Amino acid sequence: EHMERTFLMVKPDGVQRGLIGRIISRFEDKGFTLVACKVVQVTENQAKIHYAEHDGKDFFLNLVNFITSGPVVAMVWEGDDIIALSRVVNGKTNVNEAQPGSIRGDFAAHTPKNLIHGSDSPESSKREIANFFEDHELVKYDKTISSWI
Ligand code: YYY
Ligand code: MG
Repeated sequence: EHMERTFLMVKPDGVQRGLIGRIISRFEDKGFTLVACKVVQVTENQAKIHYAEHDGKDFFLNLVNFITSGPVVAMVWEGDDIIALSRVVNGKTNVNEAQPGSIRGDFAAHTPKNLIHGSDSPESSKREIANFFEDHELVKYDKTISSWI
């Protein structure tokens, strides 16, 4: 087992399209554990920290504008190999390549309005979680059934 935490965020398009519940269900269905969740309006500063690796690229300002355009649902989830696996649940960045069965493949029709963000490495998950949550907001608990599945 390789337990990890990742930062997952329903983007403003997912919130406004009423897809919060269905997106969260995908991660519950996969068996992951929700350890923190809140609805927030992302600030410009927070957006720039969140997308720091894209600073300077041609789509950076559009991205910052989009992610700050309305509330998001910021979440921390825990699970075995969750960083890589949750990106499979999310689907490919480009909606033309996102497979049916993935969140983006099933619900997103326009890049970059692709509904969901997921960290791409342990380093980015650490930075992204710290950008949205205090340590005390991350709940630690064990599920009885985790020894059964
Ligand atoms: O991690 P992920 O969201 O799948 O993709 P990234 O390559 O990190 O890009 C972040 C975000 O930026 C992506 O969800 C859409 C947008 N974007 C874009 O508008 N144009 C690109 N050429 C690449 C990414
Ligand atoms: Mg990314």
